[in-house]
Amino acid sequence: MIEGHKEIDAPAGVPVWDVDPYDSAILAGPTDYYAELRSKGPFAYIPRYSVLACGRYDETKEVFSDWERFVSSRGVGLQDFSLEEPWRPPSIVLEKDPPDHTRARAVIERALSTRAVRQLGESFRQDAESLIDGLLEKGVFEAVEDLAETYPTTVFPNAVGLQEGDRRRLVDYGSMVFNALGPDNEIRRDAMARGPDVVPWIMEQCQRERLKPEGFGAMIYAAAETGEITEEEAGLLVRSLLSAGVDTTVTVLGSAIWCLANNPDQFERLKADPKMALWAFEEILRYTSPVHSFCRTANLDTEVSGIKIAEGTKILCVLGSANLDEDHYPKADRFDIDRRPSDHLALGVGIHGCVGQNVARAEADAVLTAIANKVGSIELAGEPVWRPNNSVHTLDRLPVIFRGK
Ligand code: OVV
Repeated sequence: MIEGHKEIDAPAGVPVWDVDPYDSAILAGPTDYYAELRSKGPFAYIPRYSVLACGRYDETKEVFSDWERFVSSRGVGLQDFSLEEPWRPPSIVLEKDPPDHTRARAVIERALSTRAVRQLGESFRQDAESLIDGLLEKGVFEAVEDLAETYPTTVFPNAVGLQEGDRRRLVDYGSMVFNALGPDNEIRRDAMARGPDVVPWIMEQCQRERLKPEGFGAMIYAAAETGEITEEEAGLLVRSLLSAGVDTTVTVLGSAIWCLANNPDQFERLKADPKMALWAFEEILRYTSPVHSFCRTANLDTEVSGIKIAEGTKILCVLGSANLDEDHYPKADRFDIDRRPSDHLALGVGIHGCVGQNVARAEADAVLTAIANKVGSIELAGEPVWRPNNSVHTLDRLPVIFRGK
């Protein structure tokens, strides 16, 4: 066993690459690592973790979307749940395959449907406008803390129907869940150390009695009422909302500001046509890949692009690299909102594709539209600092200046 999964040999034709994808410097600045990974071929064997890494667009998409060969039920991190007990009861959507996955997915999909999310649009817009007004008054601010963390931790718990409370814990729980998918390194251990404080609080918020009668949470519990899922499953689906709904949107909003500050021409383009906000969002996703990597596990002996893959092999799907593949996106290293990438892998692909994407889009649309309408220029007020995380490519600090129009 190595990091909780079966040790494998490098398959024939796959280069051995002595790299640590979870090294803090690589996690903070992954671009060169991505390029080198793609240059190795469809796969590289990383001996330190005994995994196959893939980072070209085509193979990453193939592995990531083929749930029959490359399963999620053995965990989407380095650990193989068929060999080792996970740190928490597995998610009944993320960490399940059909047929188990299908029922849970239908319920959470309904709760987060376009219709359900559309009703939130107006309050999302109002919250975004008052947030941006406040930041314009400040002028200089910390975009991670004052914008990226503030917005989702305000609007998302309301949308779920959580009680008022210490919403900082949502960010801490997200950090645990995403870092837990990596190896047993210092980053993971630091995040997990917050568990005793955070996990019971999260589980408490997932209880039916704690949730307001309106919101995604109540909609999920409505499916327990009709017997579609059990009450316990409903609680676990609310836990999924709290696991995946905060860090991801915090990350993408921070990266959005980073992209616009570094590409003033693109910000001009957005200001000239605020309706481009949603395409800007897709390009931000492609360009920065908030979730940089997730794993799959080969559930049988199989083959991809002529490479033989043995049952039990963990495949590190490097989404951040696939989204920068020049063979798929010409001038991939350029941030260009007119690219309109509708096939990036940042939200996954196939049956496990991000079920919260309507909510993420509504949040990003509200914030980017408010910025396009109100802000004249965005400038960095210091060096951006990235925060190493085993699954999420996220900023730690982003000092910024907003000037009005
Ligand atoms: C980290 C993550 C992503 C997506 C879903 C979940 C967690 C979950 O807990 O269901």
